[in-house]
Amino acid sequence: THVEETLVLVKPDGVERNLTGVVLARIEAKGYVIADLKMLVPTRTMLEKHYEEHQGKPFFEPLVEFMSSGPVVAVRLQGNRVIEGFRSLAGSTEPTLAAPGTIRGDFGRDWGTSVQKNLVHGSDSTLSAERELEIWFG
Ligand code: YYY
Ligand code: MG
Repeated sequence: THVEETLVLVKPDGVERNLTGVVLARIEAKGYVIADLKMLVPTRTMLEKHYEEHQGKPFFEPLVEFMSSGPVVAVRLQGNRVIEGFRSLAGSTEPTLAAPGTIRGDFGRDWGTSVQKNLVHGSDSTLSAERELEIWFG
């Protein structure tokens, strides 16, 4: 086995739509361990760091704006190959294209103009997981 940690966020759209429980239930059903959890409204500074790989892209500003628009739930998640495993639970970035059975596929809405409201975030590599967990949990 290869136990890892990853950062999961229930984004403002997920919290607002009362989907926090659904997301946590799927995480727990998979056998992952919630090692830490908190709700907060992220600051702009945190989000600029969190999404630093996307700085300069056209969706960056609207993304930071949206992510700071309300509370998010941040989770420190542990499990065997959980980084890739949670990305698989979450589904493709665009809810329209995300497979049924995934969080984004089952609960994402086709908002037409943007993919920013895709309910959840999951770190995409060991390096990002370490970096992001530091930002959100210190
Ligand atoms: O890792 P993941 O969240 O699946 O996608 P990223 O390509 O890292 O993009 C981060 C975040 O940015 C995505 O969840 C929605 C938003 N976004 C966007 O608003 N418009 C795009 N064209 C691409 C991504
Ligand atoms: Mg990403």
